[in-house]
Amino acid sequence: MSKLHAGDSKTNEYLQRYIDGVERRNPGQPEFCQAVNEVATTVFPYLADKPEYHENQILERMAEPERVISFRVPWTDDDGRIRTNRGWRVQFNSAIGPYKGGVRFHPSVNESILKFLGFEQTFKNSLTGLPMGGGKGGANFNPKGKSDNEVMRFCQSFITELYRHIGEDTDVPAGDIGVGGREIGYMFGQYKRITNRFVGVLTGKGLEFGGSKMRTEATGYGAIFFLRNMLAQHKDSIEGKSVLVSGSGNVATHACEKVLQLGGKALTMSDSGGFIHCADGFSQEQIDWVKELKAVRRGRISEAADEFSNITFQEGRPWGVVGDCAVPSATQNEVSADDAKTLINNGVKAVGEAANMPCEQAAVDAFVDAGVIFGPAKAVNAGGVGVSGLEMSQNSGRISWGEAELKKLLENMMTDIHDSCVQYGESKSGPVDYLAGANIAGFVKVADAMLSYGHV
Ligand code: NDP
Ligand code: 2IT
Repeated sequence: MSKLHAGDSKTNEYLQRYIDGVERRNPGQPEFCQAVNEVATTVFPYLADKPEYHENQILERMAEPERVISFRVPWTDDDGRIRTNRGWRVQFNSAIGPYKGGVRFHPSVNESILKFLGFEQTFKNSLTGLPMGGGKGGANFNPKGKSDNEVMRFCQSFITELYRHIGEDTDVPAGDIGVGGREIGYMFGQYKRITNRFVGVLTGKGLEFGGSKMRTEATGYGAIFFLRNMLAQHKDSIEGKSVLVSGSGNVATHACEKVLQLGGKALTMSDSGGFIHCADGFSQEQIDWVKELKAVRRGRISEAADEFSNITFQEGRPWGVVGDCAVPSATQNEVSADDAKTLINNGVKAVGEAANMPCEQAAVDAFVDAGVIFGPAKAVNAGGVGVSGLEMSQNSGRISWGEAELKKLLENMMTDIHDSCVQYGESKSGPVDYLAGANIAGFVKVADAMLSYGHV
């Protein structure tokens, strides 16, 4: 369990009872319990002198999704065989707006992972300052090795069930692991066909049919803006810094691109097969090549080492490479306590979680104990859903804003989120406690809305 930042033995006792209850009610859901634990550990001390939240069982209600929908997704492969997957939508919390959050297609997807993601999303969306509740969905479908037509049929079947549960004012899904522009296009097309309505029911759409400029770049760019802000808060800068990035999808490639644009060097990228290392820092040409490799040709990251003479490939994760900053951008629990120790011994100064919950709890504790500046996912990667919120606004107004304006809005949003974290996480000794800051700042708005509604 992560360390308490304040609070007496009574607070610790309440917290332990709360965490035990969450674990008892959610057997076999370790990721979900991990995410709740992390939030509760920082929020309980803050609530110690605010009894109305406890009396109204706010944290108990927050740890229970408003609704979990699970459904069959049958589809036909190219050989004419019937396949069956399981789909879900977790509608976690609608206190401050319609459910909003991505859809993940990956064989590992299960209810625990989607509940952790939906729970996190609730606080993240609150941090953006926009009126969005928290939700997440997905399927245990593996897009790897599937043809475009197979992916299309899967997406159509997925939406043929999900369409009745979503809507522009109800629940607005978007992309996540395994769901990008191609999948959003197929899903939007099927939604429109079934309902005969052209509305902003999904975000991350193509620019031709209501998508927002900057949405593709938003998560990775936003994460690096946040990293820059954290460094600036601690009288440092990203210029000249080397940054270890994991993943090679939407978030990772755009994070590398922004590092380069801001005068740093991105040294690594990875996929589930291993990582690539470029001691010079990836060039724009190399980043573009990886984007095309992963998003269009759907190849393996190891191929980059065959293409570029200054890139090497190795199995495993990139955390043994020496770098100033680490930005994990692949998936949950990809930084273990041992990885954290290695990074700390190698002198890492700042860690920004661009993926959702990429650091195990023990890794987070190790960074905090070592005085590493640590930015938690719900703040660092909020730029993606933030621009999704702006896409919703543009769709409602049937307008589209220019790139320069959206760039500025994203950058300002990341600064506002950073400042909210500092407001609640400033510490007299050592770096800002961004973990507590993000959790408390995200919590307060949702909790106060829930208090206004009475016991619903
Ligand atoms: P993509 O599908 O575009 O890319 C995922 C990348 O992570 C790939 O390189 C993939 O490798 C790797 N990866 C996925 N699962 C694993 C695994 N189990 N082990 C090792 N590597 C893995 O996804 P995104 O870039 O969109 O998402 C990355 C992370 O960012 C996720 O945690 C997501 O929840 C989070 N996020 C995404 C946002 C967005 O706007 N897209 C917004 C906020 C957060 P391989 O190709 O081998 O599978
Ligand atoms: O985890 C996330 O914030 C996302 N996958 C993006 C969600 C969104 O609605 O844009």
